[in-house]
Amino acid sequence: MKERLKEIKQEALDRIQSAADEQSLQDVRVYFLGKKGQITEVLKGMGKLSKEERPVIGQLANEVRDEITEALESKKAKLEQVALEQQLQEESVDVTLPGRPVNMGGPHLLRKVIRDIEDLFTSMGYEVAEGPEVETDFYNFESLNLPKHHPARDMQDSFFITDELLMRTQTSPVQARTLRKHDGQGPVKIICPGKVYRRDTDDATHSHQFTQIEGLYVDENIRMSDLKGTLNVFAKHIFGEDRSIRLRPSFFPFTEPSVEMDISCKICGGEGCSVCKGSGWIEILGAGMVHPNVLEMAGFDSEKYTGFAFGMGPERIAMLKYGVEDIRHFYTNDIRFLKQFHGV
Ligand code: 2U9
Repeated sequence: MKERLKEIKQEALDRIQSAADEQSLQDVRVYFLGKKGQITEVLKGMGKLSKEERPVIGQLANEVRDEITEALESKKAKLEQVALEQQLQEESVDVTLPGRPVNMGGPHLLRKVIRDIEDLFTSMGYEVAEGPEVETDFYNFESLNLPKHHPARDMQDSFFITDELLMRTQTSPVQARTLRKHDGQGPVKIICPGKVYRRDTDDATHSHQFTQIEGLYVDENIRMSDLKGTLNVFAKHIFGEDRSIRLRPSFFPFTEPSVEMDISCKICGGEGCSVCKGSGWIEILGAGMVHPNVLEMAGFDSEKYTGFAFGMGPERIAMLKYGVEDIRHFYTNDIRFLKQFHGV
């Protein structure tokens, strides 16, 4: 039995030595030390031994068991150490490698143009006013001198939600609301940027949703010359000091008289070219003196107060300033288009 125990010990130690993972160690433990293991098998034969031999074999069996257990523990610790080192090796970070480039975002071109215009007007004392995109028929049309069935409504075919509610076709209702809040007391000096909606077929120059910026200045003694001076400052600030403006008579229901403003063509300097379609001028915006009906409807005394208003489409401003040939580029978010304007 002594010999058998020695064999068991040697065999166990060899298998522990060559074990490559924890599962193999566990198998070894069960095979040699388990309830039905090799040592137990040997001890079953103890009954046949003499009284003297029994404690000797018992002690030897215990020693073998202890040695195997110790070898198992130490091999287990070694395997864990190797696994840890391997993990550290695999997960090590090479701090000398160059960093991954960070993709920097930036404001959308349209947002930048709107911000430029806002900054200019706020520097001249205007406040930025905003209002709902779902409007009442009253604020969107009637309060702006466009009663029901007025033919000028046809130019602003809209998305109606009910008979009285629609997606606003212009930002003018924001001015009308702000005027009302002032209870007939001037001055009111505001600029209203925002999204507007029209039932239109999208193409290179039309979109069913676009942006507008409208301005309004109501006070005592506001004159057409104030409007012209303000628009001149605006045009030169946005397009360059070398550009000049001209006003042409026009019609809007909410202003009287009404004008459209052109700027001189940069390409031909006024000579006439394909960009300005031969005229030397490019249309930029509409404007006029606020119609007395509009002032009265908003609670202002039109004998005491006068005012000017103007409206423009930031898309058009951006297209002319940066040479964008299709309005749809602003909304389709092709990163190649947007990236061109980082930093402008
Ligand atoms: C109130 C009184 C007057 C706003 C004005 C225009 C002229 C105009 C268009 C230009 C291109 C809009 O984006 S566009 O289609 N706008 O020509 N807008 S005067 O007049 C107002 C507004 C509100 C209470």
